[in-house]
Amino acid sequence: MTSAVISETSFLPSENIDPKELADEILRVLKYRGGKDATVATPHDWLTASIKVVRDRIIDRWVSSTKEAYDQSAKRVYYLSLEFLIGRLMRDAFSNLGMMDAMREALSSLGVDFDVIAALEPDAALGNGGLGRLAACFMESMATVDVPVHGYGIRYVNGMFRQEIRDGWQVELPENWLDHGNPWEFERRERAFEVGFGGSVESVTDAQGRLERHIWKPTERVLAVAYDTPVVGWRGKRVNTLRLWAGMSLDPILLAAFNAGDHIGALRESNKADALSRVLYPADATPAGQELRLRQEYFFSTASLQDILQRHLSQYGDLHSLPDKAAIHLNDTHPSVAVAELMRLLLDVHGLDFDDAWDITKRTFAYTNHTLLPEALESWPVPLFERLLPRHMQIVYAINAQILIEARAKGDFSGEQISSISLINEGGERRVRMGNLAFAGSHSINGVSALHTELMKETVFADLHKLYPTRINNKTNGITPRRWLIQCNPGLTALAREAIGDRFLDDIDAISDLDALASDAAFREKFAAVKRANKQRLASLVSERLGIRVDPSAMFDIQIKRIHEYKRQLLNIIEAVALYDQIRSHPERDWMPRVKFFGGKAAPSYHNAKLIIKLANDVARVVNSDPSVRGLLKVVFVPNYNVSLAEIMMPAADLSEQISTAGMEASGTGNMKFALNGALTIGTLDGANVEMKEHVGDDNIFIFGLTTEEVAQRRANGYNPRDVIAGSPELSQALSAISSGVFSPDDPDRYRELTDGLYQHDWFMVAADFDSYADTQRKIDEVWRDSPLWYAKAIHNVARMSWFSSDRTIRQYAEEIWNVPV
Ligand code: NBG
Repeated sequence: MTSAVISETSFLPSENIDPKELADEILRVLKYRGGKDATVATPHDWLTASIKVVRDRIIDRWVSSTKEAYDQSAKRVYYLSLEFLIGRLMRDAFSNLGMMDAMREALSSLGVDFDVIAALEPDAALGNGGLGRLAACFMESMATVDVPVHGYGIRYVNGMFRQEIRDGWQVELPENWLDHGNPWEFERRERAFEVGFGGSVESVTDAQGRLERHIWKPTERVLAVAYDTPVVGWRGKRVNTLRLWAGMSLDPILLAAFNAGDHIGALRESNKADALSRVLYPADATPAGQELRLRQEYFFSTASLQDILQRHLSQYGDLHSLPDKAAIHLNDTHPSVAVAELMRLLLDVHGLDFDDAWDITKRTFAYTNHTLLPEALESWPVPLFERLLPRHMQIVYAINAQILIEARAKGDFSGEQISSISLINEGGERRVRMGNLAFAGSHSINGVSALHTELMKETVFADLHKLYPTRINNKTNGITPRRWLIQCNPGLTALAREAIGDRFLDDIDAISDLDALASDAAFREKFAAVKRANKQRLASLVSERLGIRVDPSAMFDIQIKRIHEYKRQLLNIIEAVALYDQIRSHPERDWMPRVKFFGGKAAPSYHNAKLIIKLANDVARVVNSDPSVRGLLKVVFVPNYNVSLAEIMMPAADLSEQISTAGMEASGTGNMKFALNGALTIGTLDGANVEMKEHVGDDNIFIFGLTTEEVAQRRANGYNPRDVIAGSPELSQALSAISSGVFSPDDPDRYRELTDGLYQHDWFMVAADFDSYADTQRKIDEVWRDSPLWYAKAIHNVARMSWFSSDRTIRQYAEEIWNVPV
């Protein structure tokens, strides 16, 4: 820790923990469960022992939460998500249980530095970006607001890849988060379900030759084995379960093959099963399209459904009550094959008739859509789907017939509208549309911000919305304030407690009491000191890891998120180049020092995104080493952006970059984390920025650029980026510097493709928004110059962001979608 301002605090000696006893417990666990004593224990052993000590305390509550839900016959929520981007759990658990200080003290009495071992805990990076992190925030909020939930996903052995930057380029390395074991999880061998693939469908007829039922005879069979992780809420109120499935073969080794000398063939089954839970697909917002991905989707969907049905039947004995006792949530389309799978289980295994099964299915499922990008909407080629899941293909056709009949019966659907409703895309190669399947099989379809939800109604789901007008609703995303304020920003938390008391710890809405203090000069000073300490921490990290020195009194301007053309890191980099130019041409002006930080991963196959990373690094190298800039501008690309790094960068930001092309970012959640930690936002009217503006007030956010309607209009009227570029001297100059090799003297044409793209089509309207963006940045400099004004705005941001808590989001899901009490 770099400053006394950042102090870890204990919030709730709810269970008066004695550090001495805790130390004894750690030693006991180390010895009897780890087989080591203190003299030979490695830092990893201490980490494991500490986690097990806290885990033990969680278990009693876990058992009682589960039992309570059972005894009360409570309706349970099942959250199916191919991604859970959890990050580290230890601080979360200590902090939520109020054990942080006691644990620190206990470890220190044993000669162990808490921060050192905490830094060894690997990030559980079982997700790509916003979608996976949202699932993790939701799990924490559901435990906090007391919603009984099981999260279901895949226990990937290799999570999100580790990014190294070599010579400015992204290099992907495997992330081995399980290398030292995972002390949080419990393997449940007894909780294993069979998963089939391929084969054929047999029809069974009765004596009169009437069809009785279908039996799927898969040719491949594997097991899904459960691994459970307890998820504890604030003050340990409730503990829920995150159940992740791992693939295992029925026959780990084919002995006959082995004995015949075919040693590799003997392991074939085992390898195939392992592959199902081996690696997370590292593309967000673009479907992987490979067979293994569809296998993963089906694998975890069927295992979860079999588990859910078994639990339901053992408690209630009849599946007709399923919709009253289970709310199954589809996090994006990844689990939407579950719609067909539930139908199969109800029809073929449990013998219900189609209408009954379809009614139960629709009342049980709800679906969240997370993107409108047309290329991101999942669909599978019919031949592939049919080969892997022949029975599901039949069921998809049957569902399709049903909804098309409903549409035709309405009488006012054109041929075009009917084909857009269809579950099968007939244009070109026939494909199964997973979004349409999820929509058809759910009673609720929600978007993740107000704007996104409206656009869903107008674009991708316009015709399905016309057919089922009551289903689409909005649930604006949120973030958990435990992780994203209390834990990642202990300095600000301590300051807020001192100023307004502890109420906000339990009810984040109480943070609004800070609003009045924005005009209090003494409070502003303290607030600025906390920010400064957080910036110092980031500056030290950057200096240690990258050897780049940055001045914490400069404005920290940060854009961290996946690298995507629509998120427009390129706009930010081009502006840096333009600013660089200006600083050199007008050295006499009173420039405000700025550090532009970037961080984020590109999908390994996303060429332009990788080029954008290289450009950021090339620009950084040139700008940072140019003495004529006099440190007024620095550019830093921080490698391997992940949850743990976010926990350091969010609290250190002065300015948050949320600059996607309007209409393209479904919501954003990083935008919320920054603002809650006192950064001001520069952003377009996109995603949740729109609602953030309403909450923090127009004066406390910097909005620029085209609106969604204007983007559409420009495109419709034949947008010509060449004219726009010609009309902006700053932009033209910056682009010609980039395209002529000023930043890539070793390969002057490196960025031709990128800049040519801007001249030729500029799909993401970088040129159209450039002037407005650059002007806004200069206005921001003027506000920054007036530091009391700046910090007053920053304090307003912290005070007015509580609506963006995932507790609020979860309460809305519970009341309006799942129908469970909160
Ligand atoms: C992402 C959106 C973000 C949104 C998160 C969480 C996908 C497919 N979508 O804008 O791009 O905040 O989902 O809803 O990852």
